[in-house]
Amino acid sequence: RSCSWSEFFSFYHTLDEIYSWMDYLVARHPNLVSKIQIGESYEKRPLYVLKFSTGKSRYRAIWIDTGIHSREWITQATGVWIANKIATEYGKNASLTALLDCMDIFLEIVANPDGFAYTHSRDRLWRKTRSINPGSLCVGVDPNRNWGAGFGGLGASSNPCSQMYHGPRPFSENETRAIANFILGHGNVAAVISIHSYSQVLMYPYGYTSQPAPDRQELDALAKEAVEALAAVHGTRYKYGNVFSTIYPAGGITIDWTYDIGVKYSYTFELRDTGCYGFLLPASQIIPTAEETWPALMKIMEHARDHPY
Ligand code: PAY
Ligand code: ZN
Repeated sequence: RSCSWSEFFSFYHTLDEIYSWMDYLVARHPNLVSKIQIGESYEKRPLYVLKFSTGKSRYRAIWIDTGIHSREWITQATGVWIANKIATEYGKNASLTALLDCMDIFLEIVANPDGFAYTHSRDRLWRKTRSINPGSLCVGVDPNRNWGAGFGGLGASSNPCSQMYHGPRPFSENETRAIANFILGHGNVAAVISIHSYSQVLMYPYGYTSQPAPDRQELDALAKEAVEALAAVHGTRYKYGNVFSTIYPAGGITIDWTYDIGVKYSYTFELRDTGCYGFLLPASQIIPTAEETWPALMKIMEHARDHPY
């Protein structure tokens, strides 16, 4: 290739480019990084997860997903940057090394590959999956309304033409079912971090109810620390709180389900910006966004490591 890797991270890429790059990363760091296929999308694309692991045994794990909403391009781009950061800084950066010496990280960069391919080919603002809805001309289900907690509740729609269509039943979508099965099958996931854009907020459960989560105090204090660490990098300000009152009521979201099955540290980020560019965030902001997100992620991951439950 004719341009340097730092230039690679400062552009938005297609699905094929990201998938090829993942293979390159695995080939480059075979002792740390491997690629797992957790399922297949509706249109039969593989659902790939990068596993970062130093252990022979099964460590407690962190799950991170980006791109479950396909139009949120800053998230997949941040996922690529994070994968590179973990792979290249293990053994150099003391806190990352200490973390990976006792935990595994699983990162799904393109959690909705059909939608992502569609944002490149047809409609840059496509949000949902690409599954066909019997009896409707409208395509797709909102993968962040399709989880089995508060399914069909506030902030979700039963209309297949809606951007927030929850689907015919919980986990009707291959893309959400694959993640749920992976987390259940693993059995030792200590934190789930689901990355969206935009709004600049860091949130914890619940979205389906205004009831406080039982761990609200701890989750709130950790969110505060994380957004402070984020702001320290480039001065970007994030709000934090529960989904219900910080953004809006939303039933069937990822982190409510993970929290309700027992993953205490369940968080969702809304990355840059606050709406000036929205989903069309200029590529010049990829690296700064990823750079500031990283210490916030580290705060959450280290807290999960230090507070087994
Ligand atoms: O991140 O789980 C979350 C909160 C709920 C999100 C959702 O509606 O699924 C918030 C939106 C998102 O990232 O999808 C916010 C963006 C700006 C939107 O599409 O409205
Ligand atoms: Zn989203």
